[in-house]
Amino acid sequence: MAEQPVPATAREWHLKARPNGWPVATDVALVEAPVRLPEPGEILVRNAYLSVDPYMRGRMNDVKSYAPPYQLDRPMDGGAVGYVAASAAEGFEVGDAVLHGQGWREYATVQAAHAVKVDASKAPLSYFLGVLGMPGLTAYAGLVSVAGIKPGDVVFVSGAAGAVGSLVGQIARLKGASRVVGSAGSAAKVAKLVDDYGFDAAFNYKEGPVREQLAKAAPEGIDVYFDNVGGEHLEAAIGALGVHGRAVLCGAIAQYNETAPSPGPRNLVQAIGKRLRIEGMLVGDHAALQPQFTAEVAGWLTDGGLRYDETSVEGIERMMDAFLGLMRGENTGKMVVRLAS
Ligand code: NAP
Ligand code: FER
Repeated sequence: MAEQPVPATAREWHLKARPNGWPVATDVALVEAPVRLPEPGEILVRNAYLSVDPYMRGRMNDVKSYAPPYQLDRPMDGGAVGYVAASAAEGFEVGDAVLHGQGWREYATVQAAHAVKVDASKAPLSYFLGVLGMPGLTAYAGLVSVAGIKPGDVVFVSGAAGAVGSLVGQIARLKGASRVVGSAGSAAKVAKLVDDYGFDAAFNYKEGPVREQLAKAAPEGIDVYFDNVGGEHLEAAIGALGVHGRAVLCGAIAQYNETAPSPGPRNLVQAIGKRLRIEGMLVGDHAALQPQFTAEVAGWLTDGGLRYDETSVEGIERMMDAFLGLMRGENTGKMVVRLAS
């Protein structure tokens, strides 16, 4: 395919100041920057969808973690899918669809070794940021490898109407859970969990203490807790877990914008008597599961066993709104930003 015209400049989001608590508009800026043509081994990608994910909040802080912090006055990065606009790398042609890690920008010059081709005929491109991508693998690996889900388990997931949580609940059912319970932050989301995703019970955590609502939704207790939220949810789940229960610590979004350290679960001592296994997870440790994950999840999508929703925000200029919206719960399913083609 012939090279497509490439603009001389394009827009990218820079971190300007490190947020204290909730990010504000002046912590970031949308900047016009030169588009660099690919050198040998590189490709230039015109991004079509950009991912906003909760972990990005942590990378705005200057703290040593599993991933380096975003640098001030530099473009932020994150998941993106798009089309090769120019290639100086073997195996990549103009027009190929690729997944890579240089989001938060319209055009990305990427080392080909850091991009993977995706089959745009198999699924909508944005799915590779969600159900067929990082959040999907997180849900799958968290249940299969970390929780070791078994038929008959009672599973509780928080953040249950989000990208990871909506898949956790449905995959738990597909793997033979006897009861699936979820919590989310609105009546519409709670209805969706039961009506569309097949949860047995769901509750709105804003409507009353999680401990009380969980006790009603899972009167016999739970075997697995998939934690996306932390805080009050984790404490309630520790109370509800039975002997040899397992808790997967995947995220703690309730505290990502807090300015003071949050108190730990006050009932952690119960982990001793109940011999709980409480294990943190990072999706990056589970790359070996990718082929099994892709095969199984793609099959469920095709046969209708798995429902998947997206909330799409239009335009790079709204990307920070999309990110803040994600933190506020404005998404159902995966939040993505769609760029004009
Ligand atoms: P998501 O669930 O699609 O979106 C975030 C959701 O969090 C919002 O929609 C909102 O829904 C909920 N939320 C916000 N503040 C809350 C609060 N104070 N209490 C309870 N819920 C709150 O995001 P995601 O991408 O699927 O990520 C879900 C979790 O998994 C996050 O904690 C993320 O950090 C974690 N994660 C971890 C890994 C890993 O490798 N460990 C990988 C991916 C994601 P409501 O309307 O229900 O409040
Ligand atoms: C995430 C939330 C937290 C995530 C990773 C972390 C990959 C890790 C935090 C830490 O190491 O402090 O969504 O996704």
